[in-house]
Amino acid sequence: MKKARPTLAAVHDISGYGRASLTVVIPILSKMGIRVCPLPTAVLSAHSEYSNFYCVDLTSHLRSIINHWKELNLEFDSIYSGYLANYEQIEIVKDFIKDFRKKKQLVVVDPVMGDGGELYSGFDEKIVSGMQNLIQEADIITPNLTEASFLSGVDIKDLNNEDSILQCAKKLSLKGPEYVVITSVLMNKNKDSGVLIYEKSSNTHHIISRKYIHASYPGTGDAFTSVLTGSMLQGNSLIDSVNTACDFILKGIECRINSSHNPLDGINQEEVLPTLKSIYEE
Ligand code: PXL
Repeated sequence: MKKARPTLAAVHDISGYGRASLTVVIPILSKMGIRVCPLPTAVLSAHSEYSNFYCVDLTSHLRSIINHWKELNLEFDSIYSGYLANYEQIEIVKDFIKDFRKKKQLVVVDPVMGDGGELYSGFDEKIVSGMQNLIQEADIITPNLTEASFLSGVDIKDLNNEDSILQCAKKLSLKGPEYVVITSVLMNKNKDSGVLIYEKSSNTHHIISRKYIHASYPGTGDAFTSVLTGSMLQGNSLIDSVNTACDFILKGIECRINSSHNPLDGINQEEVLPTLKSIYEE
């Protein structure tokens, strides 16, 4: 029997250059057979790690777009939010999730705020407190270690072993999400890069790791969470989905590592997209 194709609302910016946000989210989820409905939060000339990026902030339009979606009686099997340009947008997205809540829905919040121990350009404590509110609405959150530190208030220097990161995940789960997936966890004397998965209802955790490649590519988190979300919507377990997402990222980095391109351009997703499969037919 054919499975119904899931529909997902993707709440992210669109960065014209640099492979981040919607230019990553849409191709990945689309290849996995998910119908993506973008709710763009901002249009950027290039993602915010390029200096002097130009940003058209769409905050004042978001509620009108959402109101039209209400008139159309749209329903989403999943809502997935990522980069939000300011505090007000976070409030709007929180209302959006509440208004469009339905049974059997997967709400994924990637609390995009920073990396390498620092917040992204233009972000401050207000964004952090907004994200702390927003994650209350999520079923799954996928912070990297930096974001987990800001969300939990635990100094990143203290998130230096499995137990401290697990305690941090537990603390974040108490705010709402059933699953906390913390990425960019360096392990085994920095030989491996790991992902810690915590499931609140069973109080269990797992670590999934791959060899660490010493390189940093913006947009990797967007690719990771997109693959994870697509795989979950296809009915796979969280652990299988994290494994698929880790494989995708590792291949994307491996295709890129020896190239002369600027690392800010992101991973080579075009090479790796064919490895993703859809299970839907129409
Ligand atoms: O990959 C996350 C992301 C999304 N959108 C914008 C960004 C970043 C990370 O730098 O700058 C605009």
